[in-house]
Amino acid sequence: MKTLGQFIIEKQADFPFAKGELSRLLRDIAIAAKLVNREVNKAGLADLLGVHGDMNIQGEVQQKLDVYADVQFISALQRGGECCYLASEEHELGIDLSNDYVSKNAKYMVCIDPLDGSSNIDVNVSVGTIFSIYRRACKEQVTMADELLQQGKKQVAAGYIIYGSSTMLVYTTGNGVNGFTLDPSIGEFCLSHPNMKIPEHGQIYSINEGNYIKFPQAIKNYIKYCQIEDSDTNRPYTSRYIGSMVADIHRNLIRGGVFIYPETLSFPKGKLRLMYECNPMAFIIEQAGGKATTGSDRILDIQPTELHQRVPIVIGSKKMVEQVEYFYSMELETV
Ligand code: P6P
Repeated sequence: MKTLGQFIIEKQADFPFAKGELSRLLRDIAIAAKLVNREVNKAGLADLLGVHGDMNIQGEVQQKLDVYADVQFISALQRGGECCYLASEEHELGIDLSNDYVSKNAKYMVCIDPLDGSSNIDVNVSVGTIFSIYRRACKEQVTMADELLQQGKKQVAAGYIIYGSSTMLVYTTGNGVNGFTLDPSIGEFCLSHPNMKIPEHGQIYSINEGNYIKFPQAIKNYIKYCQIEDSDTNRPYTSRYIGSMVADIHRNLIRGGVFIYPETLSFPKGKLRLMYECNPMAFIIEQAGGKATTGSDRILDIQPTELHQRVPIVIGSKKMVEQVEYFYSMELETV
């Protein structure tokens, strides 16, 4: 069984100019993931359930584990010295690490959602960490615009950790997607899902149908399409929605399917965040042979304008994403 560390070193050859910095950065993220995993697994016992009381910048009541995860990833990246600038869902502004002695020559910048889906913790539903890694845009003093607001297609690596029935780390550096399962008996992530590919088609659509009346007509039409009996196209599809982006997309990566969080009347620009949710997931799914768009535009091509900006997302099996895009295009024709 190959460990994550052995795999990273082995794949370092894919980066002839790298001197190990990216490998060490991925190692730092994996270390924090193990610490978060330990607390997630005993949240009910360790009084880590319930709310921390503070509000994060999203205006969401911070769960204690949210705060714990944020602290662990930030300190692991600070200590590791390979990250010069860090953006976290839990912080309004980016965190400049370039003034720290260990990080002043760091080559990489990280955007992270330390614990996505944390509202599910108290009901023991899978949650996840999502991370996105870019090269430092400039050698001088890092600034928000230079470093953080890079298009998703400029990512050098992206990944997620899913704290579920088992804990997995899934990541890409642009040469395919590989999944590692944490073996608690040795405390190592071990290669369990080499060269992951998302089925080109699937039968699962994943969307919060409670928002149906707030959806654009194109999405209402697509949902109806999924529900109509048609044996030639294996419909009706199956509706599966966990309410945890990492869990919903991980299931679709393995089984095939489409995850949709469109623009709604409550979230006119979509709910999910571009920099640390949609871009990393889009990079991973594209590398696995799938597709990720807003319903019309490729997620990875979007030029960010602000750190916490939201975008609509349709992501998953290529043919299913194209089905949704077709319904959007039909709506445009009737406008
Ligand atoms: P809704 C969790 O809060 C999250 O950010 C994602 O993980 C998840 O996909 C989405 O929001 C769920 O949102 O509005 O369906 O509860």
